[in-house]
Amino acid sequence: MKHTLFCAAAFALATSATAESWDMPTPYGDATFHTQNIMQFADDVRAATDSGLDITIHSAGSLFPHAEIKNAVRSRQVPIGEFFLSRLSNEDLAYGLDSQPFVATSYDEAQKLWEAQKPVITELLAAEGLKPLFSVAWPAQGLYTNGEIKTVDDLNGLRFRAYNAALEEFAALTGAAPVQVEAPDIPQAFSTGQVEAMITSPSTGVNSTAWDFVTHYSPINAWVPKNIVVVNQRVFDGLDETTQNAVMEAAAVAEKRGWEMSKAEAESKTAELAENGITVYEPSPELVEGLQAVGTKMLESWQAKASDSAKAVLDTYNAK
Ligand code: PCA
Repeated sequence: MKHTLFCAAAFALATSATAESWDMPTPYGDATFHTQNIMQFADDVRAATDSGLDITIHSAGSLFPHAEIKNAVRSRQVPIGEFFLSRLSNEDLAYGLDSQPFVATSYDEAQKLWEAQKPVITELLAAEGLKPLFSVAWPAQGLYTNGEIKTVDDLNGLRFRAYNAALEEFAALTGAAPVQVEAPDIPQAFSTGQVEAMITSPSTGVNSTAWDFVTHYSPINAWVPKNIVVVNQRVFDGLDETTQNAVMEAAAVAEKRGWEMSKAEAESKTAELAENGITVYEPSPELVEGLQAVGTKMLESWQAKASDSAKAVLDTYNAK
């Protein structure tokens, strides 16, 4: 008996001595499926490690603003974080391919693009001491406006919410005026008149109650961008092997679960937009043609600027 008690006490001491707590900044709100997927990931890690690794999520940019999350992980201000992958396209265009219009427009294509990107991105991130854990796609991006958009000309002059450089370029090429706004700030940006149109997923449309400020939604499905979760390599290396394995296993499960959640939301959140009074309409052939022409122009300038590794990603993807 004495022996058992002693063992239990020693075990408790050992686990508490090695227990780690991680703070994890993320850019999107608690209602976002990405955040919910990450909360489940944290629960899975906690369960698999007997609370040896306890990840606390700080959502909606509350710990670090979105633009600073990557460098916060890099400089070990936090061990782990999530961000929108294509935001890094200014570092290498390989990061931005999922936000190039009409390159990958379905989940199947998005999955193939991620397979092509993954080895290159893993190497790019490794050079900065970062390790990717998992990446999850948003539903395909659609167009939110007041009134129906029949041709690209109808976008001319609209104050257009953007979330990365590619969307800024896209909006500008249609004649709209892009304004950078983080997802949690969308309702305020519309209510104050800072913006009057946007391209984002049905998920973000519902999460920001788009029916309060726009009347129409068109699933133009022009690209399927992704979020990524990265960990600082040195911090990861400092974990014992069992914990490392638990993190990697939970990450693989989270990637799979996240894509399934995304697919489910593509339908359910579009339905929710309609239920709340938004008119959902298929884009006209003229509109699609006009948007595709913008996409072609963007890909040409992408190719002119792309690094060899970025071009290799596109070649691998096109060969699939
Ligand atoms: N929602 C995020 C990124 C892409 C998406 O669907 C946003 O609008 O910021």
